[in-house]
Amino acid sequence: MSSILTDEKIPNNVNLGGDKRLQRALEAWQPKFIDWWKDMGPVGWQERDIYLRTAVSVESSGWAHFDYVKMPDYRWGIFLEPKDPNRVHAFGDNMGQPVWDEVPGEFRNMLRRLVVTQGDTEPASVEQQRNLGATAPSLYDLRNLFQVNVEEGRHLWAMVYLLHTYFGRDGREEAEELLQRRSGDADKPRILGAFNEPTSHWLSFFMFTMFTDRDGKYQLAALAESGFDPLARTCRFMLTEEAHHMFVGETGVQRIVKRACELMKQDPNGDVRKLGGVDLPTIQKYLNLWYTLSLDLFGGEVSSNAADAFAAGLKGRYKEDRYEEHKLIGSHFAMDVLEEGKVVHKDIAMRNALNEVLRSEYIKDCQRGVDRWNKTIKDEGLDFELKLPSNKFHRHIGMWAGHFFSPAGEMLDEATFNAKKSAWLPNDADEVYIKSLMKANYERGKMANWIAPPIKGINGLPEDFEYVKL
Ligand code: BYC
Repeated sequence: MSSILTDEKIPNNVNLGGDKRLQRALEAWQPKFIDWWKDMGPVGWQERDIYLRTAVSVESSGWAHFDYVKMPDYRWGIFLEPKDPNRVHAFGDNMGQPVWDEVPGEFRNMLRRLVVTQGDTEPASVEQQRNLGATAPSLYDLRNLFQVNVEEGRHLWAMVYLLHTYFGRDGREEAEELLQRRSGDADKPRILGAFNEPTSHWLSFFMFTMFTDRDGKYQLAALAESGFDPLARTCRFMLTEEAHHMFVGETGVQRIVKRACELMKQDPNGDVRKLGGVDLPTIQKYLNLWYTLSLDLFGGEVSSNAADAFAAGLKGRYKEDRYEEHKLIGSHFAMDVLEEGKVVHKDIAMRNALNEVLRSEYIKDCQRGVDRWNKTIKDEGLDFELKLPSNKFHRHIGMWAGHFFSPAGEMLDEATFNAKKSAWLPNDADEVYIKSLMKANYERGKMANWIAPPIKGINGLPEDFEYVKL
């Protein structure tokens, strides 16, 4: 019997057509993936034509091919950045040695854990977003949601390719389990915290794609440095897609901010909610929530896992080549730590501080996005500033977890924190209000009242293009 998985069906640059073993493995997995997609992917819309981008090759002409496609027919491809035969370990204990094309036995577990953790986030986010198609503010946004969803599906394929190709039987088992865990399920939750949080409306969706997908950018960039070459090459290609997801988040929030400002000016008392918008203080609360959930995704501030992964050459820093020193023996990172209940600024051995180093880069990147939102507010002539809260506020992983801090970073007792909590984080009434705004708006070129239109359409097309065929 000839394979159902042809190069035509699964665009790839891993010689799938000529690799019988991989074909057999994926043939067993692919129908389960489609079942999962139909069960846990976007609710409704599966039989509609959506104007989507598909990667059909890694060349710049091929990675962004646009056309109408029904989501279950999306060609989830497998792409690795082309191999550089001269590539060597750029950091860690093996620096200067040729990179690995196979999994080194002594690091097999560590590597599998990284690949599985990365892979787990991809279906998780699709599950979190599955009901949003019922309440999209416009066809443009609806299409962007589905673009993000199918690409997360492709990122899952990318990790499953690595598991099947390099990890033998336990890789196959892990690939199955990626389709069995469920976001938010008490018995079989997704691995990382933020991926079990509900993303039940579009304000959370935009915050998620702004902040949580940005964690994806930094984690993928750190794995793109990996001395396990297939992982590095896979992550490099994934990063090209991740950029659009963050664009969706950053511009989505920016459009809500802009609309809030317009409505503030329309109402004599500046009451945005009275006119059906999302007021800036509420936007700040959702920012506080999703930013801090995403800070948790970098792991503990002081981490021997991070040190081991760096030493082994499996996970580097963001853009490793910007740094001068790549072994990090004897160097230190100055950071806040908790000692005997007090915050002290201290030098920590660099390798152990690498989660915090990556988190610091992420924070700077988030700040650039928030600055652009604040520019929108200023351009609208209003005096309000959105702020990133302290990295100690509302943390559940790492050394600040179990302690209480204000958004300004002041240490508090639990009672004071709880008394203030509903002013800092979305409360039930905020959730009810935001959900009350979420009504589908599927008229071509029209926008829900609570969000401004985008500056331009997708792929140079006008904003009123039929991005989803009804
Ligand atoms: N939630 O030494 P520690 C993306 C666990 S997003 C729950 O502090 P480590 C995307 C940890 O597993 C990017 N558990 O941290 C975005 C460990 O457990 P074990 C995803 C957590 O290991 C949007 C223990 O705590 N990619 O792509 O240095 C849409 C102690 O760990 C959490 C990756 O994450 C948490 N937040 O770093 C779609 C890259 N944090 O082993 C997609 C791969 C820590 O003791 N993952 N723990 O049982 C990694 O590099 C690391 O696993 C982490 C944690 C950075 C996540």
